[in-house]
Amino acid sequence: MISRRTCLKASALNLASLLAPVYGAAEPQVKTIRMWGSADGTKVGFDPIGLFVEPGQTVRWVLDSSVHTTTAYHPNNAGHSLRIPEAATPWDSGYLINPNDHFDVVFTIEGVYDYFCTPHEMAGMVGRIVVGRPGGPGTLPFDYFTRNPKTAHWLAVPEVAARAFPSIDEIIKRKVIPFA
Ligand SMILES: [Cu+2]
Repeated sequence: MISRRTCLKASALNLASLLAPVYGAAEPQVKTIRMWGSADGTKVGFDPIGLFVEPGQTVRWVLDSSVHTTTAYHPNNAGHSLRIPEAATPWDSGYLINPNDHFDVVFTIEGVYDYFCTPHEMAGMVGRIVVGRPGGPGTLPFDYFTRNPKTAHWLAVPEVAARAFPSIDEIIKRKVIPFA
């Protein structure tokens, strides 16, 4: 006859072995990017600045300090250049003001996604996410659209921001590029 204690132990073990394949091996579904600013406001950034995710994963931007937005490079966002896949939906969080305010985006379409912080783009506060296989406008040179007469009216990515992006190759190799 099996004692009650043995029974409980056995079922606990079964539960653990059932859960292990689900929670042990799988990638966490939410990846976090912190939106950061030094107390004197001289240094701001997304951390990590570069991130690789698989299609279907959720990215959550969390406000750490200062006031920030996460805003996709897309003409719908105040006429900025297109630097996310054509088929993807552009996002704009609006201002996140209180610490731990957050904004989520689920990435389903593969490609490169460049984004910026509205009040700090001119300070070089930008980030890049690669979803699965890289592709789309985010892989093109920064002056590609401003040199094309049809899209020359789109806002150019400022030089200080263009310089801040980690390379696509580096993101694929390291998966997470911390803000330096
Ligand atoms: Cu900012």
